[in-house]
Amino acid sequence: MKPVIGVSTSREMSGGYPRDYVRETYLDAVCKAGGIPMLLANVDESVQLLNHCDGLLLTGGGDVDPQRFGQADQGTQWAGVSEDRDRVELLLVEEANRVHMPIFGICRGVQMLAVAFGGTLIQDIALRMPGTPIKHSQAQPRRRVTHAVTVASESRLAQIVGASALEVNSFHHQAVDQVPSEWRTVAQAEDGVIEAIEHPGDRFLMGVQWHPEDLIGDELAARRLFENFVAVCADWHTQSRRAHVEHSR
Ligand SMILES: [Mn+2]
Repeated sequence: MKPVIGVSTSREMSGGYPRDYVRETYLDAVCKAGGIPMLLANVDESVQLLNHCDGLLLTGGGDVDPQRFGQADQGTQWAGVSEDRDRVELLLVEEANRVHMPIFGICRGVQMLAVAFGGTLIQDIALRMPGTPIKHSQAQPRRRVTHAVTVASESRLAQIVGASALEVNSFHHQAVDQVPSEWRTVAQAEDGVIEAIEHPGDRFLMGVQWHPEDLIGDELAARRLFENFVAVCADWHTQSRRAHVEHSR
């Protein structure tokens, strides 16, 4: 049985009506890595669907409301804040964490992980670091890599990608600011912007600021990230099933 990966969804307006959706590249990346994606709509009831999942993938999307990390809006250009999405994703992380399920965050997902575990975000990179030479909101196509990141040695990320530096794509105007306590910065751009964080424990708890789902066609490191995550979820499935069977005896 393949592991089921719960995939969080974007809530955006389309033709005047809200809709929940996910870009197909996330689904393709999960499938190619050997998992079965299950879309988690932005309703509180989605939390119960985690009972049928073996891992949680937090996808990219609009900004997290700064109130969620205790800050007032600094007058930045927000991209699609959704109160429903913020609330549901925080519930999903809480529940996944309660049962020690592996979690992988991408772009907004790494930011959501930071916020969920008590960290903060840079609300707008252009406002905080107006002189940065790196274009974190690239105009190039999604599958193009446009800036480098250094990868921290002896990190789970370094172990997975097998490299101390990576070329990544970049579609963000926000970034992790204060890393949650116990978490570690494991990738940074040359301007110091945090590009990945992870929890150093046994469990797969990691977020990256770039979009590996758009890079699996060309970048081995991107494929490895998904393959490792899905493999860890498969192990978690086996272990949690065993625990459940033993518990019900
Ligand atoms: Mn970037």
